[in-house]
Amino acid sequence: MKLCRFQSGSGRPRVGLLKNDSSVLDLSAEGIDRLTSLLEFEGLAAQLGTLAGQKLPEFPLTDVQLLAPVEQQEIWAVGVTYLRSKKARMEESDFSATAYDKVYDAPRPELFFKSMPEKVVGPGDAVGIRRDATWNVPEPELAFVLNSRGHIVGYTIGNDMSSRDIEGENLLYLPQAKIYDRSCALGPFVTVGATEADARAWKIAIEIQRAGAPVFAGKTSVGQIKRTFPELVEYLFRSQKFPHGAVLLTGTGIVPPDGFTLAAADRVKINISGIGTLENPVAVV
Ligand code: DO4
Ligand code: MG
Repeated sequence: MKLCRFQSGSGRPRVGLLKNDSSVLDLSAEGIDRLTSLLEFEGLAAQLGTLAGQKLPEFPLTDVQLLAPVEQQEIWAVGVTYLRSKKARMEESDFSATAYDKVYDAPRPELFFKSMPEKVVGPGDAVGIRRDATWNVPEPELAFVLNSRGHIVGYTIGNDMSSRDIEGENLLYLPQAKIYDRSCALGPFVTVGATEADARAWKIAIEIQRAGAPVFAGKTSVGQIKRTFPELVEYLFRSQKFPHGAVLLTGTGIVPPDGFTLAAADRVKINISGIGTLENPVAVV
């Protein structure tokens, strides 16, 4: 079962259920107007199964604008959860190498605030590269969609856009490397009803295109995440509440070679096999 937020024409944002990968059932006809409240339902996957069997207004996927699947949720991220990320970061900075090495093995993960929901971009919207950065990369990541009780109710795709020169210069610059306009993309769907074992079998792939031709491609598997899913969620919800739920990006396992930086008008395509493809052009912000 896959959920989305969508808009038809200039209408208000609605919550949809994907049907046959080709159309969207409009759940507002059942009084479901907010993704946040839907994610609080007990037994959500079963309830969506019932809704899928009902006669609901249906829109071809090609006729709607998919929106980021987020309303009031804060967006957080974990880092250095894949060996590839640890190695790349240690090479990027003598200054921070020890910190990355230690956090990869420490009981407490690296957790950082990534974005307010209103700053997140959805499918097709431009992701940003900072005008004061020289080394910019996308980070293709599985994202947990969590309700207020800290349950993983679904999974979406996240792009944790990052300025590696700023991050590498000084670890204290991490918020500037990670948080700026258009630095986080989410979507296109929220896959509901998958277990951790299901998700660990999914493949993550990225392709970056410049002037229509691929300039970087990479892949990994969600199974390469070092920490368990409950461990990541438990640390996020430790000593803080999320009344609207939260989204947690789970780290990157794909890092382009050091000579590579994104440029304006590149296109970033991220596919996670159990979810779909998130595609965004790149713009300087
Ligand atoms: O501290 C650096 C950030 C790490 C990160 O975002 C990742 O591993 O995905
Ligand atoms: Mg990341």
